[in-house]
Amino acid sequence: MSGRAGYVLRANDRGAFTVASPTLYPHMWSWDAGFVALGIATVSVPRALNELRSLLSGQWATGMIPHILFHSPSDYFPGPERWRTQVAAARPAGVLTSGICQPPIHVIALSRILHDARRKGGADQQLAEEFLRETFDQWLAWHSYLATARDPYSYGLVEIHHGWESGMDDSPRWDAAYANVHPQPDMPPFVRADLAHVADPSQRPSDAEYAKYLWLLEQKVRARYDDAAYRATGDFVMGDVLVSALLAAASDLLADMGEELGIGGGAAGGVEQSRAIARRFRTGVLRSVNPETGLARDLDLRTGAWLDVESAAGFAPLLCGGDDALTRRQRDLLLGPRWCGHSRLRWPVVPSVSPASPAFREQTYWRGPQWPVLNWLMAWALNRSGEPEAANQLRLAGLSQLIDCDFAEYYQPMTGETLGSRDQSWTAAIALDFLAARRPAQRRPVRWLTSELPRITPTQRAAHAAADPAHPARVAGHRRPQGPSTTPQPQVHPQQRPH
Ligand code: 2M8
Repeated sequence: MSGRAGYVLRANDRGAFTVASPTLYPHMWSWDAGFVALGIATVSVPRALNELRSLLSGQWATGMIPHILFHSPSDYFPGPERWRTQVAAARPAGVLTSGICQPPIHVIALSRILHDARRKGGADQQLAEEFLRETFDQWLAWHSYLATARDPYSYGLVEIHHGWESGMDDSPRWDAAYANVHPQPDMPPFVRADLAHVADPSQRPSDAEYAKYLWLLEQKVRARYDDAAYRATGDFVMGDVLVSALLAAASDLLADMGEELGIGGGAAGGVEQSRAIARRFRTGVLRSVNPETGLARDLDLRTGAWLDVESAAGFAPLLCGGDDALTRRQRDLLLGPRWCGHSRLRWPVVPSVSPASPAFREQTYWRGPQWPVLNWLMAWALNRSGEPEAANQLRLAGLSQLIDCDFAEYYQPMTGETLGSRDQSWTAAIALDFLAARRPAQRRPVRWLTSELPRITPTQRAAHAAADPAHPARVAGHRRPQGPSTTPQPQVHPQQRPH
C-alpha cells in the first residue's frame, strides 16, 4: 500500500506542487496541499516543505491563502477566467488563483512535518526549522486574516462566504443557507466539466446546486473580493465550526512551534497573537455545542440560527479541545451506533453525515460518503486528546478501507465502493501517514478559553447591525424577512489559560 500510495503522489507531482487528482482536480487545492505535504513528509521532508512553499506563493496581500492555485491551463471549471481575480487589489503576482479560501489545515501539517524532520535530524531538521523561521509571519497572516476579515465582530466563529470554503461543498450543513441563494438571470452561462470525470453524476452535486455555487462566485467578483463588501451584498454568510476548530488548533501549534524556536516573541508578538486567536475560536466552537446532541453547530450569521445537522463537522470540539468531559462524550458518540459504530457500515470509519440522520445520502458527495481525510482528522484529534486506542481504531479501519489501493476521493459507506476520482492525492497521502504510525500519542490538554468573547445575543447582533451597514443581519433584514432568532446563550466555560 505504501509503495502504491507513493506512486500515486509521484504521478500527481507537477514539479513544485501536487495536483489534487489527475483529471477531476488538475490544480493545487489549499487544504488538499496540507494533507499531501504531511503524507509526503514520511518520505521526503524537503519535498513536503516545497509543497507548502508553493502554496504560499499564492497568498493574497490580505493574508488569505486561496482555495485553488492555477499553475497551468486545464479544462477544470470554474477556472481563472471565471474567478476574474484581477478585480482584486490583494491578489498575488505571478500565479492565478481562485478568490475564496479553504479550512486552515496547513500549520497542523507543518507541525507534523517538523516532527518528522526532527526525528530524522541533520539536514531535514535544519531545513524544516529554517522553513518555519522564514514562513512564520505568513502563516500568522493567514490565521489573522481569518480572525479579523472573517470574524469582524469577534463571535469566535470563522465566517465563510461559499460552501466550497468549508471543504464540504454540498453538505446538508449548508442546505438552509443555500435555500437563500438565488442565482439571477444576469449570471453568465456555464457548462460543467466535472461530470465528464465521474462514472455516475449522482455522486456529484446537482446542476441546481452548481448554479448556486456559480452565483456566489459571481457575487464575490462583483464585490471585488472585498470581504466587507461581500458581507453587505452576498447571499451566503455562515459561521463554520469546523474551520473555526482547525483555526484554533493550528494557532496553538503555531504558537508552540514559535516558542520552541524563539520566533515571534514579546508581548505583542506572533506567539501571543496566535494564542489569542486559539482562545477566541476554541471558545466560539465550544459554545456552539448543542447540549442535547453533544455536537457543535454552524451559525447562520444572517438569521442568528444555529444549524443542527448531524455532520462530521459536529465533532469540531474534538479537534480544538478545551473541555475534557465533552471530549469524552464526543469520543463515545463518534465510535457509537450513530457514527462509526453504525451497524450498516462496511468499515467503522467516520461518515460525512450520520447514517442515522434523515439528511444521509449514501453516495452523494459530502452528504454521507466516507472521506478518508476526515477520518484522519478525527484520529489525529483523538490522539491529541489522549485517546490513542480510539485513534488507532480509526486508523486501522481507515487502512482497511483503502486496502484495494484505489485511493478514491470518497467511499460508499455501506458497500465500501470507491466513489468520485481515483488516485486522489490526499487519500494516498493520509495512507502514508497512517502506515508510518510513527508518532507516540501526545496528551496535550488545552483548556485556554477566553471570557472576553462577546455573547452572541439578539441585542448584541442588533447593535452590531445598527453600527455597520455591512453586518449580515442588517443586510438580511433589508433583503428578506428574518427568521425567529433561536440563538442560544453561549456556554462559555470559565477556565482560563493555566499559566
Ligand atoms: C472538492 O471541491 C471542489 C471545489 O473546490 C470541486 O468539487 O470542484 C471538495 O471535496 C474539496 O473539499 C476539495 O478540496 C476539492 C479537491 O479535492 O474537491
